[in-house]
Amino acid sequence: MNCIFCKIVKKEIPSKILYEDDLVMAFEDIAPQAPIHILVIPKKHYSTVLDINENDKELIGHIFMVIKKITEQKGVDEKGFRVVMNCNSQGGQTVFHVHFHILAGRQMHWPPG
Ligand code: IU
Repeated sequence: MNCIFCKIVKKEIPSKILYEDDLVMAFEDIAPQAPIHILVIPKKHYSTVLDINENDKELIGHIFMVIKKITEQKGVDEKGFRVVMNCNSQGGQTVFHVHFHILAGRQMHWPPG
């Protein structure tokens, strides 16, 4: 499978890794949309959130614990941050390996573009 994030997980492509365990990896987005822009991904390949099922509940909970830890480490937990997941074409998804964006370090606006 030709998935760029799977290649990042296997370290075939370099990335700025901020966190890694058996299930999850977090790395800096290559085209940051905020002063802090980090992607948190499951190491296992899921193309979209629609591929996640009942058996993955623990994994998703774990991902949110990692998100929390990263925002604390970056010192943006109290100030605030945004977590985004895009799904499929109209949702703006461009990389088809599930990922959560953490955006922080500037004022976020609503509605998003
Ligand atoms: P999206 O939600 O699928 O649109 O987000 C994909 C993100 O992956 C986007 O912010 C890209 O800048 C980012 N990205 C990356 O960090 N490294 C890469 O090699 C590629 C995309 I391709």
